[in-house]
Amino acid sequence: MMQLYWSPRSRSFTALWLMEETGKPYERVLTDISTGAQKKAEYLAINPMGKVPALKDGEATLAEAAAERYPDAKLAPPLGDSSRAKYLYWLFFAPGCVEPAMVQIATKIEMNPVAAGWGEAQRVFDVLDVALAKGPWILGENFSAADIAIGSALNFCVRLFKMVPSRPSFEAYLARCVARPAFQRAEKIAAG
Ligand SMILES: N[C@@H](CCC(=O)N[C@@H](CS)C(=O)NCC(=O)O)C(=O)O
Repeated sequence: MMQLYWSPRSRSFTALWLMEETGKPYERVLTDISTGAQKKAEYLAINPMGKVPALKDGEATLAEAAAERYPDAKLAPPLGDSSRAKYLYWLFFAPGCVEPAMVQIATKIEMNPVAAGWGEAQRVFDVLDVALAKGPWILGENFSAADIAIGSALNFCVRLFKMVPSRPSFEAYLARCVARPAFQRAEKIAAG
């Protein structure tokens, strides 16, 4: 069985939501970052970054693995599907662009947008605004793990911490995310 190392009120929420969407059994291993558990040797052997979440699935330790591991959960378009490229694009857009953009907005650190991989922070949210305008999901009709990545990031910076101003497209999209039973279960667990 997969083991999810998690801590309350942290980015573990994304992995919890993903696991809850699969509907498959998994073991939660509490790794409370407020106690420094993430820096202990036994955890560093699982994730040398000393960060949560981490998902142990045999040799692999990355959360998105669950989307591929449980194909019947239909959280990832299969190899060869025409929506696969867009799926991967948005899956990486969340940690590669949305996350650094929200940190930049919160910290007001100035960066040369040509050198920063995410470009201008504001533009990241403009791009998302257009991508989410039609819906219901980032790939259109089909919900996927890319929605978990994008939805978790927006949930954090728009809905919970209001670091980034909301927009009608974000409101509607977040309402659809929040309405999912797996999101609600994950939110309860993540509250600790
Ligand atoms: N890129 C990682 C970031 C994970 C991360 O920063 N986790 C924070 C909690 S939200 C953490 O473990 N902090 C504890 C520490 O840095 O000691 C991911 O998205 O999984």
